[in-house]
Amino acid sequence: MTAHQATEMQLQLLESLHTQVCKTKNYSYTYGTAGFRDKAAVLDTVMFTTGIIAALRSMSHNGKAVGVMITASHNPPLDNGVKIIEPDGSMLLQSWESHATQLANIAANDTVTQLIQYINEIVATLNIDSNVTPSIVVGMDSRESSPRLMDCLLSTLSPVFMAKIVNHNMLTTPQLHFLTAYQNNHEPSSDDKTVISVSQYDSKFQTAFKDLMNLYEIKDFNDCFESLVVDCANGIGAPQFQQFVKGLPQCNSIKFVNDDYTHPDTLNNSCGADFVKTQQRLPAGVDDSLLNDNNLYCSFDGDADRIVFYYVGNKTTKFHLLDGDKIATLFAKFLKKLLIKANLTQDDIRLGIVQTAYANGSSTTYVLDTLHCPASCTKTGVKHLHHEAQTAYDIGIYFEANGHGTILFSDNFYSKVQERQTIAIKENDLSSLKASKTLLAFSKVINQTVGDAIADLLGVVATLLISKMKPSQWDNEYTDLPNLLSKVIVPDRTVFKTTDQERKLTSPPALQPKMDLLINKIEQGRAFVRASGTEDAVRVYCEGKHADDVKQLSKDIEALIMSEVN
Ligand code: G16
Repeated sequence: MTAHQATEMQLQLLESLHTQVCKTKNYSYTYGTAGFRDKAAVLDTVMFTTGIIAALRSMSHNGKAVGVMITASHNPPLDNGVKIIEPDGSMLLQSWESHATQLANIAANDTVTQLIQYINEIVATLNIDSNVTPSIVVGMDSRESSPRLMDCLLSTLSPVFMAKIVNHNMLTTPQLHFLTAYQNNHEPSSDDKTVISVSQYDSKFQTAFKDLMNLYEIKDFNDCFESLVVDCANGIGAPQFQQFVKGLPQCNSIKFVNDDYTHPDTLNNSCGADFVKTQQRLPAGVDDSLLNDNNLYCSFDGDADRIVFYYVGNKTTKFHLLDGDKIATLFAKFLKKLLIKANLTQDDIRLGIVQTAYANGSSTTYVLDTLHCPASCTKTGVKHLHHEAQTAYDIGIYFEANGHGTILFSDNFYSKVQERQTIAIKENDLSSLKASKTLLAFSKVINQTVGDAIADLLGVVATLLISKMKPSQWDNEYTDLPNLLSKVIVPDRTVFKTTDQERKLTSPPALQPKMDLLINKIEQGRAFVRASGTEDAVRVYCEGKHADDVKQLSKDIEALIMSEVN
């Protein structure tokens, strides 16, 4: 819809919807690390404009489906947010983030005429054909505010844009990423009555996992661990994964904790991936009856796009974290071995790891010196890691230390592995043949659209079972340097600006030199400060050789920040 083409009725409709829906005025919104995120109470306006942006984005893709997920992921229950998904299942193109921000701020602070003017500007500048009917795929997490925000999101789509809408209601964020891409790749013919739903996601990943297990005749987890205990953060991952495992006989021994998604006030409360990673301890709900040094444990976050694993040490309840860095290195070691067995070199298929500044220093050293793989570092936010993994490598393994990540396999990967498979059949090289088959089967277990707790869980479990590796063996590949991640609440986090992939502060200008003096005092010291893009806080990461030094460094940097901003 553009002003010159819209009917008078449509313009009036938009005006009245703007008045009805956008109750939050005089407010400033920003598209952050993973979309808009704020207290749910102020998000009505943002949802209204996100509907418009999603429609325009779909029109700019000639009507391909664009996804919109209402979630605040790891944040507390009273927050909410929204993530926009490209037709191929990846995150919204970064050049569109500023349009999304600007439109939300105009809706909150200016007149409806200015809002329409800006919409027209986007349409004109990007040469969008306003006759195209947009197609939108929507979903939400289990928060109490999500249905209300869904109404705000949908308010303009049918009446103003006449959009085609597929509403998946409650599902995980990665499921919606997958289904957005799936819908665009499976345009139904007129006589095809197939309804696109989560069942397509389930059957795709169940089949992939079963095929991989069948290749190695694996029937259960017993070679590596007794039970897998899954902490679902009391989020939407609980019902989705409980339904999913019904189709997997190998997963009979899985136990669930924190699966009460019908009580949204318990979401991410003392449980979930973010709690376990930042507190470095067991979540609520893992009580004595579940503590067993032969178990493997894992935690999802609120929308199941992150996962971290852990186990408890022998005869004690010592907690051992297996975070995103450990997941990435586990996958890298496994895939590298398979490439060698399949007679494929690093020149044939370039395997690399993408991390952020939060990666433990020991993990990067292990990647470079033990695995002999290239490693890249990007800014925080999976959109940055995804891009690097896609452009720099054929097997791009990207994980943030917080457990958010996946693996991308390039076209070159598929053609080279298939070539090797044909040669292995010809030469009757059974070992190479099995390695090629495993590489192809493993790639199907992974959700290549985005980091996905369920798919990553399948990938980790399959890797451990095929490698006959116990959680402690996985952990013993390298030892994390002691580290601490904390949050400081400041009056205005936007004054914190960084450079060098967020490893150095440029503003406030006096802070970095003072921090450097403190960091240089401790052995293997490293620390950085950055403004969060999902919470109203500044994050402080510190690591070093000795835990006591790290604690002190963290306290000193927090004190420096407070003295600088007050
Ligand atoms: C989102 C992003 C992640 C990022 C995390 C924290 O995760 O998708 O890439 O690591 O926020 O970001 P920040 O430190 O800027 O707050 P999620 O799981 O909350 O969507």
